[in-house]
Amino acid sequence: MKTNTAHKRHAHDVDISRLEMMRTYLSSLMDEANQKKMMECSFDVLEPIYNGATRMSPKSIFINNGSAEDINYIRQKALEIGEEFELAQDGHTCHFDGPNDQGRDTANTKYLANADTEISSLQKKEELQVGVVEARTIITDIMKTKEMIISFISRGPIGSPVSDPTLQVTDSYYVIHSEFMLYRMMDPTTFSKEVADKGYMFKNYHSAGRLTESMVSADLQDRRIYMDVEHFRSYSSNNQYAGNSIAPKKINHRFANMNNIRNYFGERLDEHMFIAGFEMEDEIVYFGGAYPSGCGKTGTSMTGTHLVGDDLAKIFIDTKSGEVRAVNPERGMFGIIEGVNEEDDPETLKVLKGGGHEVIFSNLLVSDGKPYWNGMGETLPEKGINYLGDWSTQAGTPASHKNARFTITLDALENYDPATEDPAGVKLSGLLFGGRDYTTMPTIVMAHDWMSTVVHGAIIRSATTATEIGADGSEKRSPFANEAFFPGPLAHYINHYKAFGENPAIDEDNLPSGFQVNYWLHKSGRGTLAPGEPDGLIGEKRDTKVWMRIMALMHTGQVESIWTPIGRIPKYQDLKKLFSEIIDKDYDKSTYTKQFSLYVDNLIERIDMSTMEFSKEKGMPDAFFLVLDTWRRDLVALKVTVGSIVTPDQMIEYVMTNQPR
Ligand code: SPV
Ligand code: MN
Repeated sequence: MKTNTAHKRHAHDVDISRLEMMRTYLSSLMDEANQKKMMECSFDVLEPIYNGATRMSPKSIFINNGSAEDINYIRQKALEIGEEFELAQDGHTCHFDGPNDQGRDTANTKYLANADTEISSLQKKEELQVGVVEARTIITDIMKTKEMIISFISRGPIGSPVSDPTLQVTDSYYVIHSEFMLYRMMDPTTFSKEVADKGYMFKNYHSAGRLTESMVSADLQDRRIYMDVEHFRSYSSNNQYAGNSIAPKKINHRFANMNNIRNYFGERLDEHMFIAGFEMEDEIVYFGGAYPSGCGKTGTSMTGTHLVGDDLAKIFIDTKSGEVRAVNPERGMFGIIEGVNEEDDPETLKVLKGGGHEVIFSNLLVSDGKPYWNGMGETLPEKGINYLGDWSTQAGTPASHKNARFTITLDALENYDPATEDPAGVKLSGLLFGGRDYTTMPTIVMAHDWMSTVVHGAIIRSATTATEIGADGSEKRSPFANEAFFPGPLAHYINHYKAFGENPAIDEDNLPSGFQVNYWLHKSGRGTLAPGEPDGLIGEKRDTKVWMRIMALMHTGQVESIWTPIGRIPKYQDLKKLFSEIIDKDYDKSTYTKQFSLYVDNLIERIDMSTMEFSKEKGMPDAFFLVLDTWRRDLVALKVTVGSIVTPDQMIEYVMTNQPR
């Protein structure tokens, strides 16, 4: 097994006097029970704790060993200091982030790297030493009046070869309460052993900083999310919103991607994907689905009969079976709450309403101990409090923030798949890529081959959403829906993806199919609106169940599909049957034609734009541009024969007469 040897320390290197010195110092900040837990930490694990403590000068230190007792202490403290407050339902609490701390802070999120480490053209880089000095200056003495909490996390099922040992240092009980629900926690002994075995760990320092009376970060001018990719060490200061503060989520997802490129090239992918299984006749077909933040990824994962994850996937090759498999680095869901209602997402709603399961709500409206959010399908109360303070219907502000969230454990959901905890993961049959695209891509296109899968993933574009501070809804590139979380140059990512699918360890029959999906087609994007007709989505949220099923059938070859230059599309008769069987809906031909026609000019424009954008990246493989060129050539020929808009029926006829492949 390859390991990050640079970070590996051998037992004989341990400097006993230094170990003693660290223990003595840390002991002075702990009670006896915590000292005992500290003694379980190896030198390698203790050192970053010591470094954090000497820098941030906490009033005291709490070592969280993941036991029920320790978690209860964390829960209690979050309530006691006011980072969370109790709601009427047992086990339900609410947390508010500050009015200007409601999404990921892209402006202050930077990679710290050596001068010769290349960073993605879509991301921000700061020279390592400069960035470290800035971050350290900000966090110096930041915990003077607070307790420092140390937690030991496994990003993935305990015992999985791809799980990342992850150390979290923070002064926020809310952060640890959330991480307890979202990740697997370990005790210091198991963690120390895991770090020794794997040869690396992710190290995260977080502080919410000085808090206001309403218990939100006060010094937003000093908000930083700095990620040192040379040492897998992060500094996150003066923030609380989970996407900034909960390092095992997106901060460490970025480290995992860097680790793959350096140590597991063409062997492992860390993707911004849900993992969900769909029950077919005699098997469960699992998909990984990548959608930009706020584009329905969690909702889509909920249409699966076997839910493994809703946000992140660690994908790897099982060399024994030749299968592509995936585990979820998480075990919980941090989902957008807007629009969770009886009709669109009854399973999630049940958990959010019913007792028996722990829930942390954030940034919504609370009235009489009850949480309310936009799109919940209930009348809102006249008054309450939300993340902005006192709220009333007269205020004219929305009751809940667009990025208001709920945190739950996956096993609270009825479609939870116990395979989520299997260190060997589940076999993936398909990779889905989708953006918020109102005009161009048909609803489903199955890639012709692996290289086309890579291209489909690379060229998705999406309207920006409330998950990032300052997003204005304009369209931007969103390669693999993962570009915000991939530190290296895009060409590295693309070469790595290409190499993954071409890895000889994958048995040919076990290569996942690639799909570009698009649920966001608007009426105005597919023909003209009648005078006075309001614009809107062509499909409905519940259609997703049908889309998932047809893709599973297309992958296994149980239905025929139609060749097009950019990939294969499903046939009307099959969809009509599935719509009726699965969601009891009459699916008419004109809707099908709108959703699956090729708008050739739009597609050519997308191809030209992508070719131009990716040509600027150094070191792209020729095979990438060959795919785009071939799509373009075949689309131009199609347009000459058929026209600018090609319906599926015309496509079938064209294929029969012209035999284009
Ligand atoms: C996302 O925005 O993609 C999320 C939430 O999953 S977070 O990354 O934590 O902001
Ligand atoms: Mn996400």
